[in-house]
Formats: sequence, structure tokens, C-alpha cells
Amino acid sequence: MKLWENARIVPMADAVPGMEVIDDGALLTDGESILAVGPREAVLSQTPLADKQVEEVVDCGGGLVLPGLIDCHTHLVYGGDRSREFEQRLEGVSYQEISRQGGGIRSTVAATRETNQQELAALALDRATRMCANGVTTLEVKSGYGLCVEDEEKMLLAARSLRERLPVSVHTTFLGAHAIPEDFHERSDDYIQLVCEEMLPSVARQGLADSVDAFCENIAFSCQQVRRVFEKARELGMPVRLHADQLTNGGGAALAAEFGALSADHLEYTDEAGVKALAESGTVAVLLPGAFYFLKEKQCPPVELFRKHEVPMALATDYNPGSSPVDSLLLVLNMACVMFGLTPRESVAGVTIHAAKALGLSDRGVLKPGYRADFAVFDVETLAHLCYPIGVAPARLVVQAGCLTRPLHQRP
Ligand code: DI6
Ligand code: FE
Repeated sequence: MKLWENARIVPMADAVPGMEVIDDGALLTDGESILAVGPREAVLSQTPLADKQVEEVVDCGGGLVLPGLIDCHTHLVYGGDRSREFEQRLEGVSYQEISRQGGGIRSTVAATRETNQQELAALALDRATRMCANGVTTLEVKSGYGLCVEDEEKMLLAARSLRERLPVSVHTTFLGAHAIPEDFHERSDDYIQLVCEEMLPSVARQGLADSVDAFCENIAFSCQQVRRVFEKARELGMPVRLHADQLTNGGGAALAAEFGALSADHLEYTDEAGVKALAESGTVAVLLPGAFYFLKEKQCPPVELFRKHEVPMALATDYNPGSSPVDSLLLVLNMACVMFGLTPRESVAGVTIHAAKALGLSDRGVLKPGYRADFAVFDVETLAHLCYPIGVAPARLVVQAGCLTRPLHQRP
């Protein structure tokens, strides 16, 4: 057992508004799980200290202790970069226009196909290492830059390899329906057939993905095409999520809800009917302010409607080379407050409790007995102090499954 003391704890569960920080708190962990959390005195009184069962006492330095951060939407496995496209956009060419000309996602597909699994894994490791320093303990990673059986699987294997190399839980998502590959130009239905009949069954057979995603948009796939993918996922028993209503209102939110999706992501153009559908299906709205900022979008997601209908809002980096080259979930907290009007508490809930729900994970995202001992310690006073600076210092300590993983030299 380990005792983590001198901590100001924000459990993100059962909070009384205005009383969410447990000053002089402590956590008791046993292996991968939390045994007790609360005011130090209360935790100590439950602790069999006399039996000398506490093998280690760790001083959290008076820092603010949060559940380990969860980045529930990333595309961090990819080859190449999109700096030339960035310059084109600065000259006034739109993201959609670049996509229609065959660039955009397809240019990253070409670069990713040319990069082997080991190289992809090394690039992803470097990116994920920086994310973990910010307190991330669970990371979702999508495929979607391979667009054929072999290259999609190569991406998923590269993503899964992070599990052995970093102290982070990795949740992988098959995003075969991300873009229409060049060899299927004007044959998008044929490509969807390949996704449903070959790619998805092969990925499922090997257990390479925890969920299935698609890009529902006029520059990608129609609702009808996404429906085919989701029906196949359902047949294979895999949960779904959807890139929905990012650039136009295409009815993506309602489609995601109809299939009981874990999450619907982006949602800038979702209307009230779509929001109600999400509320009824218990689907989490994942907001991605990095992409909104980088594409200079004008329409914010309907945050007021999410509040009104009590749709949980998660936040993620959407880390990718084309629309959201940001690896800092801490910066995303700031962006969500400034651009989308979330409160600091809503923002932090978006990268903890609600992000866990977006991944279908019920063992993390809050600090409670029985939950995973994943937490991060920041040298800040309050949740507002975590959100208001543009670029916060990385986490002082990161604990994953009960083990100190940052700073690494303190690893037992
Ligand atoms: N929406 C996104 O934000 C990423 N994919 C998607 O469907 C962008 C991917 C890219 O531009 O490379
Ligand atoms: Fe995305």
C-alpha cells in the first residue's frame, strides 16, 4: 500500500459546488487501485498504519491532485507533416478546398503508407511522451491514415506498441472510413464495402481496436455510408463513435445517437434535435477546440444546448497534422474556456470523468475507492489556475496504476 499525502485533492466526484477541493487530503492506494481518498486524518484513521502495511509514503508537495487526464480523441500515429498545406491556408485556400484537390487527409495517407510500423511507433512515442508529461494517463489513438487493410493495421499496431513503452493506457479506434483513398476516387461506396467486408472484420479478428469511428461530412462519408459501417460494427460487437457535424450539419449527431455511440465529436453545427438525440442515447459530446482554432472556424459547438439537455461534454486535443497540431491537453482546457465558454470545472470534467465515459471506461476519471489509481499533481492553486494561463507547467507528479511515472527518476 502507498500513502500519498500533502495533497489538495479534486476528486471530480460527488462535489459540493464551491467545496470541491479537499485541503490537506491524502490517498491510499493498493496496487493499481484507490483504497481511500479524503481528508488526511480520515484516511489515516482507516489505514492499518500500525500493521505497517503502508510500504511507501509520498509527499505530493501541496499540489492540486486530479484524476489522471484522459485524451479521448487523437490521431497521433501518422507520417510526414502538413506545413505546406498550412501555408496554403494562410494564403486563403480553405481546408475543404485542399481536401477536394486531393490534399489534406490524403497527403498524410501517402506519407503514412511510406512509413514503416517501427518508424510510426517511434514518432508516436515522442508525441505521446510529451502528452503524458502534462498529466495524461489514458490516451485514445485512431487509425485512418492507412485506408487499406495492411496500413490501417500497421497504424493500430504502432498505437498499441505505446502500451509497452510508456506508462499510459492506450485505447485504439479503427477509423477506416476517414477519407476516400485515391485508388477509390469516385467509388466511395466500393471503399465502404472494403471497410465493412475486409478491413473491419480483420481488425476485429485480431482484436486491434476497442471502438470504430467514421468521418461523416460532405468531404468524407454520407450518413448512409456511415450507417453501413456502424451496422457492421454492431454485428461484430464493437462500440462506435463519430466525427459529426464538424463543418456542416449533416445529421451526424442523430446518427451517432441512433447507434448508441459512446461519443459524437466536434459537433459545431449540431442543432437542438441532434443535441436531444445525444441526451437520450447517453452519448458524450467531445469538443475539440484545437481544430476549431486551427481551422479558424466561426461557429462554436452548442454548449448552452448541451447544458440544457445535460449532455456530458468531454474535451480532447484531436492531435493530428492537418486540423489540430496540438499535443497539450492543458492548452485545450484554456481554449475551451476562452472560445467555447466552458467553466474551469466543466473543462476539467471534460478531460477526466466525461472523457472516461466517452471511451466507455467506468474504472477511471474520478478519484474514489475502487477506481484506478491514476492521478496527476499540478503546482496550481485552483482549477481556474489550471485553465487560465496559456501553457501551464507540466504535472509535478503523474501516477499511473498506482506507480509514480513522473518524474521518472523517482520511479520505485
Ligand atoms: N476530423 C479531424 O479533425 C481530423 N479528421 C477528421 O475527420 C483531421 C484529420 C486531418 O486533417 O488530417
Ligand atoms: Fe479527429
